[in-house]
Amino acid sequence: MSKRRVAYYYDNDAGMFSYGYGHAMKPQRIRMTHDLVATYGMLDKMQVLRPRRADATTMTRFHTDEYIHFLTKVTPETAEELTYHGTRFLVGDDNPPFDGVFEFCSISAGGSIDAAKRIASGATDIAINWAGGLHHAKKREASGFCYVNDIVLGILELLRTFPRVLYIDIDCHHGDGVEEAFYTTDRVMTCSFHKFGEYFPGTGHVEDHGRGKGLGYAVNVPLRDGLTDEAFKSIFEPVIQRILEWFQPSAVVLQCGSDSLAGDKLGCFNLTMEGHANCARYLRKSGLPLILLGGGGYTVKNVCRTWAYETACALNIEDDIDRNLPWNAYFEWFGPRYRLEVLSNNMADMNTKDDGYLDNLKETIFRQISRLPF
Ligand code: V1S
Ligand code: CA
Ligand code: ZN
Repeated sequence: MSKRRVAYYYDNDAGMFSYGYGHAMKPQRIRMTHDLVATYGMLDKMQVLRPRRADATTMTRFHTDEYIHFLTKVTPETAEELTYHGTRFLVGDDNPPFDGVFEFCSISAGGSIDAAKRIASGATDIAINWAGGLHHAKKREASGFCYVNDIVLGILELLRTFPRVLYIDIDCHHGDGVEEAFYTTDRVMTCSFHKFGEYFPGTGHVEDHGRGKGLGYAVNVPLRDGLTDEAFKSIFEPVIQRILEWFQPSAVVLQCGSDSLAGDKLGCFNLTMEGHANCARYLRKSGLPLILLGGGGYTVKNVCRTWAYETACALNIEDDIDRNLPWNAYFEWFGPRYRLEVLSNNMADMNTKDDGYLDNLKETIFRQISRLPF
């Protein structure tokens, strides 16, 4: 399995929005990633598509009518007065009612839904939407910078065609919104790798592994600070291999949140670009229909490097691209080395202490998976 057809969803408007001055989430990173992808000459090697914007009715396949209606109406000026029977949909600083919030969501969700449609039709083998991956959004509320759950909407689209979908989440935060949406079904298996313990959103304990028909179909891999490439690979590959064997998914959705990289402003892991991209490469090699989505990532220059590199991985050209960055519109952001790289730092890996933490975790997860009724 070498060359695979890749569909790349991009809308130039996505990068124009702002969560507000000083907010950690910077939609501009989508545009900067695209600029790197373009200057590396990757656009000629894939189907480049502008997604249809998801409308309000489409969003209510998962979200409540009241919540989506609110999102269509809210502006920075009306947020205070707009409530539904006293319900507040946006609470705190994480999810500000920024100008154009609904349009931003319709681009993000439209990209993931179109990606799913194209995968389901067989018109492509891999589909990419770096504006997607907003995994915290709930049925009736925004959470953790996420308003509309493009991932859930994309998976619901895949389920129209495929019997089983595997969702994998390598963002440093727990993929709680996606897990919650599919917690009681055996048609979607969710697997999140995340920092656990005094960290947002606080969910994702290893013992939380599904309910009812979905028992065993949610996998949580709670990790500690300082995760290195070697430690991550030592748990990611065996867990995913076991899931692929037992669950036999018809398609895979990989949320590539890049706040799991070393030096991220909100993250606390120590992954290099190669260690992060190993997940996309591993799944490309599985030969299964694959959707790659964005997510978190707050050290913008590293987000762009990594998602551009992962685009190259989808195209199977990662070994051919120049590690010296080509001249691009944001070149000065990438100094002083101007390289396509994210290096690790000297933080301690609290996962590889002598207490056998990762081995115990693996054993627990294997036990959960082996009880699946196959
Ligand atoms: N950690 C963290 C963090 N930092 C912020 C933040 C920073 C600057 C701002 F201007 C606004 C907010 N919020 C948080 C977390 C939410 C993290 C969301 C991650 C999203 C994702 O990467 O997984 C996917 C896109 N929120 C909290 O910790 C909640 C608070 C409890 C503390 C911070 N204040 C600002 C809000 C309430
Ligand atoms: Ca995660
Ligand atoms: Zn995150």
